[in-house]
Amino acid sequence: MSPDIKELSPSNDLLGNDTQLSEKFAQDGFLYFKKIIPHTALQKLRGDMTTILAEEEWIEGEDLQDQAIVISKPYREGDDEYFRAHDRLIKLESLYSLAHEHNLMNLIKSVLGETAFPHPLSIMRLVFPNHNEASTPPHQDFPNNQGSKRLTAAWIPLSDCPKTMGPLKVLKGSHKFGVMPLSFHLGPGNRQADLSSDLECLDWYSTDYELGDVLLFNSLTVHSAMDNRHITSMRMSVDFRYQPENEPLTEICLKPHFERVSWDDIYTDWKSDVLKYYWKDKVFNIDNYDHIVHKLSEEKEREAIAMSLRYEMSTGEMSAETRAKLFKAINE
Ligand SMILES: O=C(O)CCC(=O)C(=O)O
Ligand SMILES: [Fe+2]
Repeated sequence: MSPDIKELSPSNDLLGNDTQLSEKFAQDGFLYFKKIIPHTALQKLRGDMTTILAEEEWIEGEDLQDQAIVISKPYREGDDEYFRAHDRLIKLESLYSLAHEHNLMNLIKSVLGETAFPHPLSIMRLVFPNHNEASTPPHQDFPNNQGSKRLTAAWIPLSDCPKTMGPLKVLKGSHKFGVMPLSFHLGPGNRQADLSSDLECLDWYSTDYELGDVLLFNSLTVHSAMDNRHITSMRMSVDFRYQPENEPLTEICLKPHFERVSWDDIYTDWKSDVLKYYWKDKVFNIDNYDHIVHKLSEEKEREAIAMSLRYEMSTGEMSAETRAKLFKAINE
């Protein structure tokens, strides 16, 4: 695996030719498209998110709000402060309506077929600048989501996102190597894939994304984020997952991200009823979630504790939970 990043080339020229799109997707494990989603839908969501983030004092407000200039210390998924803001963000109607946006759905249906639909689970990423310990590590989505092997993620930046701002990169052809073993990582999902030496011949691809661009990738495709080296601003993006009907999915894909609020809570202030519980009309089987796929070995569990501890000490804080885990690990 060369450390050099190759340039993603857009597949817009294949739009209208569903067979060629599907073949390229099957070959590479991803498809990249430029200028698919209208800016209005993206800017609406970004505006709603930055309003909450400014109120929560993560970022500058007023004239600077849209730049998402960070004024707080960096938070990561799992921190109380992270969840305080996220519990508000996860209710935004503009998040879920973006997953159903017309041009995006047309694209997804070209690739996955007419019955393709988004999972209700819709994820936003709030990546602090120069918080590289928490950059998303190389991983496959399959262990998290399981279900259909045709499960496809759409990664969508909510601003122009040059390589210096830590966008996603993908490892071309990696979806052909099966489900990989896992280790702990401090980044989102707390898991990274252990990449075997068989993958050394593969290349990473990324680009300077622009607002409106979409990256699609299969749930077995290895992907990770580059570091956000912007001097001041958060990288904000969303990722949605799609699959055709008549394929299995797991319960987790039907729940709100982090499962801290209910759909009824999420829907309280929505203006439209159209997208509420839309998946109830869809045809799919529910697969049991296999916890073993996501579980760490005991040795890796111990490494995880050590890494969490080092991180929390470097931030000058230690949660009661980490302290309790550490105490247990030391005294075992
Ligand atoms: O945006 C990120 O940093 C992670 C995104 C990701 O892993 C995904 O879309 O599956
Ligand atoms: Fe992922």
